Amino acid sequence: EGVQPQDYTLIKMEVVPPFPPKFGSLEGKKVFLAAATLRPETMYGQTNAWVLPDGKYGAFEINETDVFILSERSALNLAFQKFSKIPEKPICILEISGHDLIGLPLKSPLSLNKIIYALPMVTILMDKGTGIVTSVPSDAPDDYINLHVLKTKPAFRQKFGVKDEWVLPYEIIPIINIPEYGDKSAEKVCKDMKITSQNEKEKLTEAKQKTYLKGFTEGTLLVGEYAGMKVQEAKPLIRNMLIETGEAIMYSE
Ligand code: A2H
Repeated sequence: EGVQPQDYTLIKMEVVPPFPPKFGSLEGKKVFLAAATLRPETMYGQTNAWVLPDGKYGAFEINETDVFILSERSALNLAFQKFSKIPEKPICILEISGHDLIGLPLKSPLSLNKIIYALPMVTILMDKGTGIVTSVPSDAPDDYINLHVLKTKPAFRQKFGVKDEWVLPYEIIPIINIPEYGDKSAEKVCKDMKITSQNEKEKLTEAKQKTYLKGFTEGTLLVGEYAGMKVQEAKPLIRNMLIETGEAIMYSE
């Protein structure tokens, strides 16, 4: 936990109906996986969502229509940031394990992939953000390596009941150019550093620092309505656009 408050954008990834039987009680509501990100300008390149298989999640009523699936801790924080049907009180209408989220089809704002799936990531922290992460393998080393492992290791897919069609059709989408790292900075840095597994924590931290800093200071967007603009300039514009259209909300912790 840092001393500084962290300002996230919560991306509303809509669960596409019809819902599986376990989610029957949510039928008729708009249900979202709420993913916390620091990089709203990368949302064009989403390929999937990440959930912790053994994580405990809940479906919380945010207002009359919307239900968010996220950690209890983040639901409590949200309730104090005006996002709960009852002020300052999270209302959980269904307890859900990460296993039950794997394979849910999602529609996510700005994503060039129209339908993406919730997939397992074992290194998700439940005490950060919402416990749900949206995956942008072009620009996030964690996302790149986890998708790479899922794609190349059938046994890993099998272990979590991941179907081939939730993973194999999804290619890395170039969305940001960084002069030093090209159009798929996370892949480039992971390959250069010979990172082959999600367990190489120290190397991944270093890879994240490299791409995160360079992406912000030297990146240029390649896609979307702000193509050609510097990441630094486009980031607040894209964040505001997502918030104005109701596709995202602000969240701090
Ligand atoms: B970022 P910080 Cl393209 N567990 O979003 C693990 N990781 C989590 C998480 C959790 N509970 N909640 C959020 N995150 C990820 C995009 C992205 C991110 C890109 C590049 C870098 C990057 C797409 N994934 O983060 O510890 C989310 O991934 C690099 C730091 O609060 C979120 O932003 O600084 C970031 O980590 C928040 O990490």
